[in-house]
Amino acid sequence: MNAYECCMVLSPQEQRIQEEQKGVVDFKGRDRVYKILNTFKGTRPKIDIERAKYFTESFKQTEGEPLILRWAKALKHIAENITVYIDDHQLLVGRAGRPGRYGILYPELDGDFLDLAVKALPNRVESPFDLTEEDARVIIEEIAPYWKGKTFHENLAKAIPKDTLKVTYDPNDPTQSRYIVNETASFRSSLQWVHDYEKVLKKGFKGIKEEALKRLETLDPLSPTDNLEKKPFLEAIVIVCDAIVLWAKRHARLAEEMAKKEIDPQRKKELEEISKICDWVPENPARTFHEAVQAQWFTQMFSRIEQKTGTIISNGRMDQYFYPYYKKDLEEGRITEERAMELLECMWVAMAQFIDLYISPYGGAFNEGYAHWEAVTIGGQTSDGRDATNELTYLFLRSKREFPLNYPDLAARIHARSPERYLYEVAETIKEGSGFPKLINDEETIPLLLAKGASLEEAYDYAVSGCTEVRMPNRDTFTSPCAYINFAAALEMTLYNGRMKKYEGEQLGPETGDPCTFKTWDEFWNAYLTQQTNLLKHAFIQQYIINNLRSKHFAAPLGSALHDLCMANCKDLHSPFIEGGIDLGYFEFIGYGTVIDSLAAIKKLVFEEKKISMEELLEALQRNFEGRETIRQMLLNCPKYGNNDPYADAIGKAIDREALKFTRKYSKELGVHLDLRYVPFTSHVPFGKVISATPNGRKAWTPLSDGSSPSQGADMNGPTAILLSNFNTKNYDFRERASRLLNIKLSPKCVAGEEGTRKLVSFIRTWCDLKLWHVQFNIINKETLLAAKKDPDKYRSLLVRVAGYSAYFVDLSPDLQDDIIARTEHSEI
Ligand code: 8X3
Repeated sequence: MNAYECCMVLSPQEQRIQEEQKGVVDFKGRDRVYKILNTFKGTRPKIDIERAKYFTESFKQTEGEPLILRWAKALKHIAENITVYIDDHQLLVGRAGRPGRYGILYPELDGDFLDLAVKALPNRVESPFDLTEEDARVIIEEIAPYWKGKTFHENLAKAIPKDTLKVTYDPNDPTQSRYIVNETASFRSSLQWVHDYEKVLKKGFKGIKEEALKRLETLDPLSPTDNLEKKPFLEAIVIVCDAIVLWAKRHARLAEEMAKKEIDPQRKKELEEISKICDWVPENPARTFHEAVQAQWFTQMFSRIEQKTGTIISNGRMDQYFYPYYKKDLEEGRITEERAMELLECMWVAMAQFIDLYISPYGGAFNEGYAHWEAVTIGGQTSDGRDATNELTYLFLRSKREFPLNYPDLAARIHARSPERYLYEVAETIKEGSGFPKLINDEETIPLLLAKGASLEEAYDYAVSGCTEVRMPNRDTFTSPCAYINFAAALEMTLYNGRMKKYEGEQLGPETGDPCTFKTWDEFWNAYLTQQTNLLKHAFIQQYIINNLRSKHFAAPLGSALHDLCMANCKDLHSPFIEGGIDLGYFEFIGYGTVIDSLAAIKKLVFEEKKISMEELLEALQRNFEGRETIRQMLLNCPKYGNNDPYADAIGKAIDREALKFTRKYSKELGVHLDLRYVPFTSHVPFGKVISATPNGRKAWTPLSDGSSPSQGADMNGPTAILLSNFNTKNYDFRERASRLLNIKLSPKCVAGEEGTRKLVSFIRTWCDLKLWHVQFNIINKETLLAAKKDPDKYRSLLVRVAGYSAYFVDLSPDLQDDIIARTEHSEI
């Protein structure tokens, strides 16, 4: 036994990995799901081209027709032709590609990257994918040529004005990002989304189709809008309802055939059951828990075939909409708790295999670790404001503790009256160490949703979606993705009069003057604000263009069928305006901690204490601190965000306020609430690669701080001080504020035992009282991360919390691994 094994307190995850290394594996009665898991665990994902192939085939046939009809017909063509699979041991069916981990293509979105991607994807550092030679040929010869000149990305690049283009893409090559104001609309056609799954369970697609058929009968045959808008919309709804049902029934037929040939009586019975279920749902209302789970899964998977929704599709409040089926089955003796858990875990292993494939270089770099975020929301409040936890809520938490797969991304809603048992089990699950669940605070989100126009009932019923966002089914509408803004670039442009070292020679921002001539902090601050505002201006220009382009390129008949407002108005979810809807979009602040700490150091050392001159500072930065370690140490010892230090936090609050003021003034012109969000995915790594040394002591080209978390290693006063800094820097008088992603890393020792759980519960209560939006935890020893980096094969199962998702540590690039290692590990709470 080495020192590491005998002296250190390990999280349950670390203990499990050690046992695995010794060959001891406890399946805890989960033979079926482990058998499925072992078919794909640790394998490289593949690209499956069928969706793109059939989508393209259909689009070739429907030119000139209304877009929503073309989309529905393409989905029907896919449903008729895509290969259907039933995996060994599985109880749920519905894949969009071949067995194992896989990703699919959306050439209508980013097909102009295909030539590049075919060569780069198998070899890239961030999340590589395999592709067969034959599939590569089909992509290059049959798929990509049709989309030439038609993709959303190409048309976006053409529409962006010159000035904005140079902070967006390399002006000579729009496939290369500048990582300054990075549009993200070319790697997803909408932000994250949640369907009204309850509608599928209660009405079935037959019910939705009937509704559309009845509406078709009532149209005025002489009305131009009825003919040109409502008719194609409703016809598309009918087609898409048929398509998903047809796809389900093809599974029913396959299961029937497989059952006939099956010699194992147990599996034969299962296949017969699968066949019956797929014959019934999602066409008809679900009658049992198994049917409800299968209907939801078909809907989820068909949505992915429909389009690339940012961070995929949320699963909504599963513990609420599945509960009536679970309860009834339990009461009528049709199901046991263990069987319900097995069905859910069959969904988790199916979910883990569908990878959100980003083919552009920046999409890939922003979403490392084969990221996808099918959030499952638990807890929170009922639509009349009571605590909503039920027995299914606890089953989800138990599943996560006992079967800690990276999917689903479990999100626990917390409110001021969350019961002690719930918080206790949430804390116990967090202690497991795989990063689940992430926490979202009703005390912050609900008042904000009200301020943004929701009714109380709708606000209480929100679901977590994406990394850390919230969505209200039937009230929110689709929002086109937003810009990720590198605010460290604004800082760098302040230091170099509108230029950046990385793009030497180019005037990228306004000329705010040589900072060596600035006499006061105010002069420097104002120059910084000018640069910050300039980046915001470009982000909003991008967004304006994106909002106008989107509905010409995308339609979502399935998503629209599941949205009351789309059905009422006969409008596709991608329409720029849907009456009664609330459009909640975001722009992203990246590098918050880096900028705050840098500005604090300049203010203190250069302008107040005058311990170093601006010339000396710039010279040290130019040299990347080589031979200037004394200056670097002085910078490192300045006030830092994340320590409840009023000096640094006041700067953070002022930066946030200025950005909020901008969005308050200009987002009306965009027609959406374009709110300020701090959710980096993994963009802080590529963004750091264009930023030279910064005055917080950070070396050139290294990662920026992530989300609203402190800079790596800057937080020295414990985790409560991080919460307080987060609180101090928020502007609670602005409804334009949105999610702030907050990562906290704790040592397993500080939450060990019963006492540790209690401490974590009271920490969560403090976070809730402070009305912070989100928090998530890594509970892991640094030694484990270092060992995994050195010997990846031994740590294939190690999960870490990255952004709003957990990923296998060994799937991350070395830069991101180092970033996670460098985050402060707190040993006390
Ligand atoms: C990030 C998800 O799609 O809003 O949490 O960017 S998305």
